[in-house]
Amino acid sequence: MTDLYRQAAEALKNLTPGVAVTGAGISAESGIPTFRGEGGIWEKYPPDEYATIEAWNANPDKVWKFWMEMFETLSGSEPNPGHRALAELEEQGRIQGVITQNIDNLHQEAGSKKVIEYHGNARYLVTDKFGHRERFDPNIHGGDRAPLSFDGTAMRPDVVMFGEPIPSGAMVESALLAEACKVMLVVGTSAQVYPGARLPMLAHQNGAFIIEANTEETDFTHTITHVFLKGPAGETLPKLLDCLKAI
Ligand code: BJW
Repeated sequence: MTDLYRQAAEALKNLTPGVAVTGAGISAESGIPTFRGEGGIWEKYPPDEYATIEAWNANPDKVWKFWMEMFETLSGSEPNPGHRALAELEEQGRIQGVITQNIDNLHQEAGSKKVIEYHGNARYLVTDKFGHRERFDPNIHGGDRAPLSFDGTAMRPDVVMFGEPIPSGAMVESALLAEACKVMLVVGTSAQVYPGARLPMLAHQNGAFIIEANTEETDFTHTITHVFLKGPAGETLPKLLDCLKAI
């Protein structure tokens, strides 16, 4: 066991409560591309054109085509050992739950019980007018055009686009968990998108020990991170779990 893993394991063992914050990197090994960086979703679908509320309002059918590709990727995905390690950390009482920016439902499928969805969940569609929500079904909703709801408005994925507020419950509960935690595990996020990127900063300001697991360094790594576990989350998180068992 290296010193870094021992430090991280000891923090998770001795400091409670703990919480995890995750981003797209944890699902990369499940076959879901990340947003930024080489091969990222934004390379093919620039966010200004496909991920803002203005883009959706201007041309829902154009944005819908991007979502049809996303739905297909998501439907073929399964949780990986990184997701399962977080579920086990919760089961062991090391973390209270997961605050995820991901929209893929994979933490729940891995067995995590408490999952705060900061940016929504793409398995569902909603309407802006009456807030009607239903599960996406390719047989019902699939096609080239955004499906229409009973009120005649286009149904959209239940995700937070740029320019939209974070769901208030998720926003408040996440801030409370971040403020109160003594250890935070920050996994697979580039720390570029706000207000989610503030959560680790908030935890750090309140004295939490920050463990970061990522394949690349981020703005957190040399500022608020105490221990940086470099590598794919599907490897680093199970290794961390093994170290916890060994100490
Ligand atoms: C691995 C790995 C492996 C790879 N293992 N690691 C303050 C300052 C500046 C700007 C703002 C600010 N406050 C608000 C803003 C504006 C904006 C924003 O943040 N812009 C910045 C980009 C500049 N924020 C918003 O608009 C938010 N809303 C808001 O603030 O509302 C205010 C409001 C109030 C009242 C009324 C109205 C408005 C909303 C943000 C919504 C984000 N939505 C998205 C897309 C959803 C789907 C879609 O529409 O297409 O959510 S954007 C995208 O980024 C997605 C993600 O959840 C989010 C974060 O990305 P993440 O998870 O970090 O992924 P990547 O790809 O960036 O990074 C992957 C990482 O994994 C990398 O570090 C890799 O190294 C690593 N990695 N493989 C471990 N195997």
